Amino acid sequence: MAEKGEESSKPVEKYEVVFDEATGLKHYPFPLEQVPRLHWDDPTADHLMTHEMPVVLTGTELVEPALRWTLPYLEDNIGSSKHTVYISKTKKFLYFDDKKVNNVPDFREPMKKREWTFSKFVDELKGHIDRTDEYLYYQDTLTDTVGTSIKHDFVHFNWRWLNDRKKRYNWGQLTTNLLLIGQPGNISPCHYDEQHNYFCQVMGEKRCMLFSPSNFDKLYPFPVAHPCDRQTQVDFNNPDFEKFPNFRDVKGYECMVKPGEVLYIPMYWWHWIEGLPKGGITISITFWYRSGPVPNKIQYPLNDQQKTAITRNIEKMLHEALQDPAEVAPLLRMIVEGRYI
Ligand SMILES: O=C(O)CCC(=O)C(=O)O
Repeated sequence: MAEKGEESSKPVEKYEVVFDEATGLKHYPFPLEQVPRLHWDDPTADHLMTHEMPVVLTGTELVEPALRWTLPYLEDNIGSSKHTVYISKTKKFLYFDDKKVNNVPDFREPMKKREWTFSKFVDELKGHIDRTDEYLYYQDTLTDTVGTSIKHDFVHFNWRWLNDRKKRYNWGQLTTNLLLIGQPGNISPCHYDEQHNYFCQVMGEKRCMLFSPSNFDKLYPFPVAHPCDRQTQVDFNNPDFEKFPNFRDVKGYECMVKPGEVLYIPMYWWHWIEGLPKGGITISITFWYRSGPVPNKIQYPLNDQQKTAITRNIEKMLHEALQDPAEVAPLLRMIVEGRYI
């Protein structure tokens, strides 16, 4: 595996997406190296995590008790509270932040959000199996509203291993565990998160494509104040190279994640995650960790993660100071154009 930001291979010349009939997956023409799949105590896995590079970990037993979860078991034991379910007209579930919707006049929500009991979700799922005009994706945090059996499972996750990892990599606090239950072929399009993630596959398989933070200028995220902040604007199936010319140079990594495996997604790494279109229902659980405390002595030159963080802060500051998202680009242009050449 090449070191961070040094992925090999040539940029894309002719952009052709190939549909694989057997799997139902699309293959994209940009170069993708395999993410290594290693036992968690393999020294190479440790080296990769120390250097904030993705790796598929085997043998962690992190969510072992959840490997027995089925929809009927969850229905019987998850409790009667309401859960977030997204509804999309396509298989793509483009995340947006409710709190930023008013920053963009005429913003059209790319998916609908519903709060349903688990039984209602299971009922709706049955009715959606053969539909091609609407898809469902359950995405809710695991909270203490769950019943005793699921609490018991949760307590028996491999917390000792997790806490050891947190200490070893000097991560901050664990913030959330998200439970994701998706229809076959559901896609979370390419985006980055501001936390480290141990992404655990529980049921079904997922195809994941990852891009290092050095791809920021190739993936053209929406502005920070936009509801789709942190998501790429590029449509991988039909990229607009006039608007997004650097996308030709995008290079990444790819892996399949199977039940019992854990994908480490480092903070600020872009990722596209997709349930196998010809597989069954998928279940995944995420463990998101904040980064550790900033070191007293900053090392220069700054790395690509730090540059992403700075870019976000500058954008946020300008947005707050100017109070109008439409003024941000002209001001940034005024600073740069004809001057920093
Ligand atoms: O599994 C998915 O569909 C998306 C998960 C994801 O984006 C994440 O864990 O950061």
